[in-house]
Amino acid sequence: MSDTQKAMALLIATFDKYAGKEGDKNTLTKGELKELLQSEFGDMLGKASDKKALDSLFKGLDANQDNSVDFNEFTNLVSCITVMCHDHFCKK
Ligand SMILES: [Ca+2]
Repeated sequence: MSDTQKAMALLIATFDKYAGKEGDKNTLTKGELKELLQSEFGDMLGKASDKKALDSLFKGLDANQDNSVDFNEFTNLVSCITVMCHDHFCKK
């Protein structure tokens, strides 16, 4: 497997790990999203512990407004974070 394939597999495994914690295992609840952000991204996304910021992030990600984040919606978050990292590393 190439590194890119490994990264994609890891992304799917990460989603499954948190989505499986409560309720529908194919979607992330707000609680699961919070846990994922805090455990996997920690300080990088310090705002995840801010309830207001989490609420607006969740609302922004939940494109079809069914009050859960499915894998498609989750990939939007991943691409946002990836762009943030890219900018960060390019500036250094
Ligand atoms: Ca949704």
